[in-house]
Amino acid sequence: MDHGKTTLVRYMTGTDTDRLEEEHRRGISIVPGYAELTLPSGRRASLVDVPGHERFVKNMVAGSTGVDAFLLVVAADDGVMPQTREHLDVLRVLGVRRGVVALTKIDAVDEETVELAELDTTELLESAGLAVPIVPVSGVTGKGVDELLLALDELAGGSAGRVETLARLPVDRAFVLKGIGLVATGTLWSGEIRPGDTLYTSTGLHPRVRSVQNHGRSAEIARAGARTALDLVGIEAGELEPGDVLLSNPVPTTRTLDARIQLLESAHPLKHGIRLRLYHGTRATNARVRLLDRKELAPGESALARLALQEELVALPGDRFVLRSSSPQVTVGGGTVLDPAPTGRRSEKRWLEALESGDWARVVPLALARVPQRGMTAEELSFVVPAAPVEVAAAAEGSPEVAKLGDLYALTGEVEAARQRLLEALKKRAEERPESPELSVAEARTATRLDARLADALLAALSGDAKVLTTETGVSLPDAEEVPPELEKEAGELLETLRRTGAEPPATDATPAARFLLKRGEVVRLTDGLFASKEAEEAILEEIKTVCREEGEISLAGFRDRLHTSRKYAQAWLEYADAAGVTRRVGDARVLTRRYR
Ligand SMILES: Nc1nc2c(ncn2[C@@H]2O[C@H](COP(=O)(O)OP(=O)(O)OP(=O)(O)O)[C@@H](O)[C@H]2O)c(=O)[nH]1
Ligand SMILES: [Mg+2]
Repeated sequence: MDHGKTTLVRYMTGTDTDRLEEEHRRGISIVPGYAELTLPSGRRASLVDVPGHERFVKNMVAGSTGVDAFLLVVAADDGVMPQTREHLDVLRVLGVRRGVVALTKIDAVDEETVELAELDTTELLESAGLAVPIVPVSGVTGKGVDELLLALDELAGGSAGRVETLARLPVDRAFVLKGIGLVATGTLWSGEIRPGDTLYTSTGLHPRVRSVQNHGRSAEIARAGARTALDLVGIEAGELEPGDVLLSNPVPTTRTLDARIQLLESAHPLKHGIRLRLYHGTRATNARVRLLDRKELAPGESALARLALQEELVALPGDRFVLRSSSPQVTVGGGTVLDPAPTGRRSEKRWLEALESGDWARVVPLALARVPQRGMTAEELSFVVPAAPVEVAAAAEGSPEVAKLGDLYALTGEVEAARQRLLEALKKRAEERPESPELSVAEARTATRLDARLADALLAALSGDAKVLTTETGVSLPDAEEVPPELEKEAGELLETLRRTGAEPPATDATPAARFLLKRGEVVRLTDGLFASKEAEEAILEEIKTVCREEGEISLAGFRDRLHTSRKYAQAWLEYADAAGVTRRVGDARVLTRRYR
């Protein structure tokens, strides 16, 4: 606090970021202020000047969201203060590791004091594991500012653009401008926003972007990292407030997060079930913390946790958040979202560990197993996995456990089982109603036991491969309609003969008609060259079971006499019963297998 942030920003940019009357009256910053900085290379950077007072750390956290790098200000006369440490802690839990330190007010103190403050700062940076330059400056005389600008330029050059396609703008201000309408501002987290885009709010509205501004200038596009002001239509004053999120695609909100949380060295041990304040984007809410793998979290350590939130958030995997205690009001740690929409009442460690592994080929099948009947698009997967849709798609397509149907991914095993069920149902319908062997589309979907969306994708894929025939009236097996009439006739005659001759069928070759009846289950094959009707088979097996149950066993001669048949048929049937698992040979006789006893 009071270390010279606002003064330095004013010197470098000409912009006074203390806009509020109260800020001028009290001589302190209260809300984040924004200024544009042109660097020596011509690159433009956005500066967010955050308040330093400990009462406004929550504003500092909101202001720090979405930044690429930090400019930490330490006054040479005071040196490192508790707020210096807390700001650095916040940056650490938000994952902002790149930055520069400005050692200010060097005009007001002697060289020795500057050196002491520099030593102090070096120690702090070392303990935080940060290797960043320290530049002594004065925000009053401008001494050292050129060096500072060069250091910032170097940082800006190393800022990698974020690749996600989803645009997310956590709103930090929303106000009505006369003659313009509702204006929302924020630091764009990811993606791009253009005039004409339709956006989605976390509250289910979808305003349209009339114009985009960056630091007061009209812009054709807002890119990730940019300070962004949007003029919105289709939304009323009061329907959008700081803390809300504007999105390029609808994302479900959540009240439960599974996360890896980190406790600061300076914090007290954290107990299971504790209530903390959670800061995510520009939103703050109460959160109850349930530790998943221990009862208590020691300072400096991390753990898996489930956070139950009081208010809804738009959170995605990989998002960072800050945790603060309410009394005393101090930052205690933070975390990374692993699963923003946990399904079960209890979290699965295996799933969370896979998410942390960064091995998407391992995560994608587990993600699909959570919705086995639904399948997911690459975009839906990217809401579950902290990776862009293209990366997720590549991982999915490389995995043998994952099948692709249209633009849906699903588990290979589930798709295969659904395919079998569908083909079975189609076969059954063709047998039961050869005159109309079709299932309606609704019946076909039901038969797959998949969600309609995935079922339709499966039907489309099977039609494409000519495995099924889809017409306006329904779905059928291609060959169910294509039985040639001669075959139908021949098969009908053969079946009649076999039914008439019962246990003593005439020798029959494996003709197409015989194979057709076999496939339909109307006949069975006794031995090579001998087919019998299904009815005869059922009767004979019953007879064999009865004899065995009455007499304990059955012999070839005994069975032949009982059937009044020849030795040839008696032998064929007994061997068939052996093969069917009904009987088993014991010496010269046969007994029932255990299953039929
Ligand atoms: N001599 C001298 N005074 C400075 C310098 N920078 C800031 N000051 C003075 O220090 C006081 C606080 O400066 P600010 O720029 O408001 O400090 P801040 O870090 O923005 O303060 P908060 O936003 O409230 O945390 C003001 O009176 C400034 O004039 C400097 O480099 N040299
Ligand atoms: Mg200030």
